[in-house]
Amino acid sequence: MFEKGLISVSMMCVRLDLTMDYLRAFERNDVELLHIDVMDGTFVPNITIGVDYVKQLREISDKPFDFHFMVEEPEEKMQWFDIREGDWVSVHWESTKHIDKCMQYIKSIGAKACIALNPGTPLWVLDEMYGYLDGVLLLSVNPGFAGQRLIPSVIDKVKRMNAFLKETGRENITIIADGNMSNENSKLMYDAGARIFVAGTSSIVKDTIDGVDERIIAMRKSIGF
Ligand code: S6P
Ligand code: MG
Repeated sequence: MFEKGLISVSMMCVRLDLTMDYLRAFERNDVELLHIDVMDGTFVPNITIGVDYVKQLREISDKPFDFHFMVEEPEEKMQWFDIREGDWVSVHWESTKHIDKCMQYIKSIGAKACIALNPGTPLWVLDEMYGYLDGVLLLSVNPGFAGQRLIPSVIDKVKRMNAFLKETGRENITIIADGNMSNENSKLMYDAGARIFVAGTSSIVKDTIDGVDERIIAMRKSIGF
């Protein structure tokens, strides 16, 4: 496990008219990842980031992407996207009958293979999958929308996941915390063992660019800097 947490900014939260300003701020503050929430209106009651947005985002940012697929049949839909070596890619265990196939596909690209779990899904569903995993994304809200409140039981879930990974010598698997990662909640999740933090409306992304550098610095303080 690495010591300092990484920031993955939720692009669905960034206003279109502020996109370039935010990308420049991520550049000068060395934000590590861009979080790409892909929703299909079926697995979750919302539709977000699509194939063409990702294509265009690639033209204006060199950061690695952190895909979070909230779609049915991800084994098919993932292939529509420009996923690159070094990206992080999370697929929901609940969304597919073919989670093994999904992990194989992600690995074949050289991207980091991760499974995402809803707050109500137990950790034991991962039992057969550790051989593939670079990360586990533990959602602390029900997927679909930004601006929700953290479900407190997920803090203990992250602690249990972290303890299990330590006990079984799998510290190379990174826990990703997603949902209401305010500075305060990020600190709790950092102490519980998470190391990638999805930053949205609760921390870095607001309806203005003003104060963005301070917000990034403040978040870093909560995650091991
Ligand atoms: C939720 C999605 C998340 C949100 C993020 C927004 O379905 O997976 O990645 O974009 O949680 O951040 P916040 O701070 O508004 O919860
Ligand atoms: Mg997400």
